[in-house]
Amino acid sequence: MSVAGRFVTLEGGEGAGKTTQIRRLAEALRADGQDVLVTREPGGSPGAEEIRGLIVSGEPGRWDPVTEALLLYAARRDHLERTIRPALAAGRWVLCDRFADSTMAYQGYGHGLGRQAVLDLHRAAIGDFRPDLTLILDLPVEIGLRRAAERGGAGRAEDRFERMGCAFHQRLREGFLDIARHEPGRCRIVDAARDPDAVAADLIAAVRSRFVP
Ligand code: Z5A
Repeated sequence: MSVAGRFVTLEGGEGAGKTTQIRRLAEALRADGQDVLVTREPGGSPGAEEIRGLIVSGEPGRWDPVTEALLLYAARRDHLERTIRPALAAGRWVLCDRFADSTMAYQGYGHGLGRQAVLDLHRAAIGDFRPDLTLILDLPVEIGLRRAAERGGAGRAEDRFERMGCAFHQRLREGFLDIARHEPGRCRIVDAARDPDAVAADLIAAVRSRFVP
C-alpha cells in the first residue's frame, strides 16, 4: 500500500484498451481534483524507456523468459525508484499502464516461467510493493488481436508480443484471471469487450468506490 498518493494499475492482454481507458480515467480523477500522473511499463523513467526498446522490438524469440523477466524487473525498479515512489510521496495519484501483473501473466503464465519464479524475482527487485488497486481489462483473445491489427498490429516497431500466436495470448488471458483469483482484494476484472464509454464508466466507478469516502 502506498503511503501518500494512490497507485492504480491497468492490466490486460493485447488490444484490451488500456491506453484508451487510462486517459479517460485520468481526466475523471483530475475533474475530482486529484493530481494525477499517468505512466507506463515497460518504461516510465528515462532508464526504463531505454530498456523498453530491448524488450518490445525484435524477433519473438529474442530473449529467453528468464532474461526477459530480468530486463522487465530492472526497468520496473528504475521506474519505481525514479518516478512512482517520488510521485506517491508527493501525494499524487499514479495511474500505470501495465505493472508487475504483466510480468506474471506474460512471462509467468505465457512463457511458462511459473508463479513462484516471478514472485521470487518481484521480492528481490522491489520487495512487497504492490498497487493499491489493479483494474484488469478482460476480453476474448480474438477481439483484442483484431483491435491490435486494426490499430497497426504486427509490422509496427513494437510488435514483438503481437506476433507470439493465439495459444500464447490465451494463456495470458487465463493468467490475468488467475492473478485476480489469488488477490481478489486488490484486483477488479472489467469486461473490456463493450464500447469504450461503458468500460470507462465501470473503471471510474471502481476507482471512486474504492477510494472516495
Ligand atoms: N510486457 C511483458 O511481456 N511483461 C511485462 O511485465 C510488461 C509488458 C510490463 C508492450 O506493452 C508489451 O510488453 C506488451 C506486453 C509486454 N505486449 N504487447 N504487445 P504496451 O502496453 O506498451 O503495449 P500493448 O500491450 O501492445 O498495448 P495494447 O495492449 O496493444 O493496447 P491497449 O493499450 O490495451 O489498447 P489501446 O491502444 O487503447 O486500443 C487498441 C485499439 O483498440 C485502438 O485502435 C483503440 O482505438 C481500439 N479500442 C480500444 N478500446 C476499444 C473498445 N472498447 N472497443 C473497440 N475498440 C477499442
